[in-house]
Amino acid sequence: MRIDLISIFPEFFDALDLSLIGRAQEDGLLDVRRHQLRDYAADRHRTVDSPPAGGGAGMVMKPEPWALALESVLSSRAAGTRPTLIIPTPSGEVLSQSLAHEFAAHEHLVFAPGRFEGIDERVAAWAEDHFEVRRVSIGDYVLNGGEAAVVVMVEAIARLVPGVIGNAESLTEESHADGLLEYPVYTKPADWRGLHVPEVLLSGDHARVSDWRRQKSEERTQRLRPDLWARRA
Ligand code: 6GU
Repeated sequence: MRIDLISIFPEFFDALDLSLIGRAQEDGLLDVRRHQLRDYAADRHRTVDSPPAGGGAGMVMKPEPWALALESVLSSRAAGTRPTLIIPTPSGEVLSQSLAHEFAAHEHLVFAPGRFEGIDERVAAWAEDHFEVRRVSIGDYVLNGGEAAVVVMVEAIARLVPGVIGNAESLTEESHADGLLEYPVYTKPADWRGLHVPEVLLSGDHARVSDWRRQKSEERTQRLRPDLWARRA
């Protein structure tokens, strides 16, 4: 999978070189490319923002640097492909495990995180001719910029790309895989500071362990996420 990240803070994405996502890049499963948006600005000061049309607080990202940066990405895409352009914004559709699975099946994702009050709306309209454009949020709260959301989205999506996670079984067991939260987990020692690993987990009875885990998943989901529970029942 190819991933392009365009930002005035490309260093923000250094975190993606760590851990599983970093390993997947070394292994050639992921081709992550970072771009400095200011490299596509026209003036000496590398300006990328300007006051909002109609007035009001803050600044808006100018369209031209974004168009030039996106055109540069397009010029290096695989022949005949139509990349997906993800615009992180609190006013987009909310990322979920099923949306992450959908994006993980795409060959080429491009992320355009804005700063300030956002990107001139015409960029998305123009981009429709070249990309599948999606506006995506990571939840109902506001961040200062889209970069942290991009790190979250890339981590959620990239781990679902075949081969990125060595033990694919962990993907079917984790929270949200089946609309439930994950059950609690324990390790050695069986008695730690007077707190005990549940007896059933030491029984060696796989059917009982599996029933117990299912029950804990359901209890936890009902208690902490009644919205998820209602959607599934
Ligand atoms: Cl994707 N961007 C920003 N700026 N704030 C957010 C968000 C994205 N998702 C939730 N809050």
